[in-house]
Amino acid sequence: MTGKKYVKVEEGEIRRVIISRPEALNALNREVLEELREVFSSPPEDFHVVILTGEGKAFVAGADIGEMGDMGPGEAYNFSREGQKVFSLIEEYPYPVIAAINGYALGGGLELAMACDIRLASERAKLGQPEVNLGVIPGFGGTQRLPRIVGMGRALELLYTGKMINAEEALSIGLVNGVYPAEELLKRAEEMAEEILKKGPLAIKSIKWVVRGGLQMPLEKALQFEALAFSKIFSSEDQKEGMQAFLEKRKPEFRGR
Ligand code: DAK
Repeated sequence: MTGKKYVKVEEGEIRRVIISRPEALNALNREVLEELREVFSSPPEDFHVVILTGEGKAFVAGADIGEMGDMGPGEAYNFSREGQKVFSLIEEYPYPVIAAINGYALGGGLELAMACDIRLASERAKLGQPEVNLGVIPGFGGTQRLPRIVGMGRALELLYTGKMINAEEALSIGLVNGVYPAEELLKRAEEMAEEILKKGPLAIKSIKWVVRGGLQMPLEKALQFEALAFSKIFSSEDQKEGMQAFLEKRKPEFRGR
């Protein structure tokens, strides 16, 4: 485990990233954002799956309200863009990222979870965009990613009311993929990571690229993009190995090339 001040990282096939500022419920101050930027801007070369979680009773309880209180519009704009860029690094990270939401995921915390590929929640998780309670709007992507994940009506309800929902409600609107007892959450996230690690690494990387990139294109362009990525994989050893293994009724041994 390598320890920066607030973000701990355990390298490996499962790269564990733990936000550790429990005294402030892991609120995102500038230092936490900077450390997250460092972690997600330099992915290790070897294929891996990231599990992102928080220490203590929160995933992340939001952007640091103490730091934002005195900001003027210029500073607020820079803070917002800075956070958005860090979260975009997670979306663009070349390997899968699973958020294990162990507790509060509020404001910037939910925005962080929404930049991850998959969200798994503990039964104790509470999620919401409470910015309106503070007289502001989300500034780290919440107005854009939330409607893309749960649809406009449900997103506007959460954004207008600022209410917190529990994990089961989050599951029912598709905001999280699964809900587990608190003590099982990390194990279940690891099981999902292990499942992904058995697949062809080139295929997994390509899927992230095509799904995320394609959603920003008109359908016809996105389908061309898919066909290109699909054809490219046919020049890989993994494709030959995967299909050969099926025909020979054995498990494939993917090498990521
Ligand atoms: N920021 C700073 N400190 C926080 C915090 C936060 N978001 N959330 C909790 N803490 C701190 C508390 O102040 C407290 O510190 P001490 O008093 O012990 O020093 C400590 O964490 C423990 O919190 P509580 O004592 O309040 O714990 P409870 O279990 O009683 O309550 C709670 C848990 C999550 C219900 C409560 O802490 C809470 O309501 N927290 C605030 C949640 C929230 O409103 N989150 C959204 C923040 S706003 C933008 C950029 C970004 C954003 C908006 C605009 N632009 C630049 C335009 C994003 C905004 C947000 O994320």
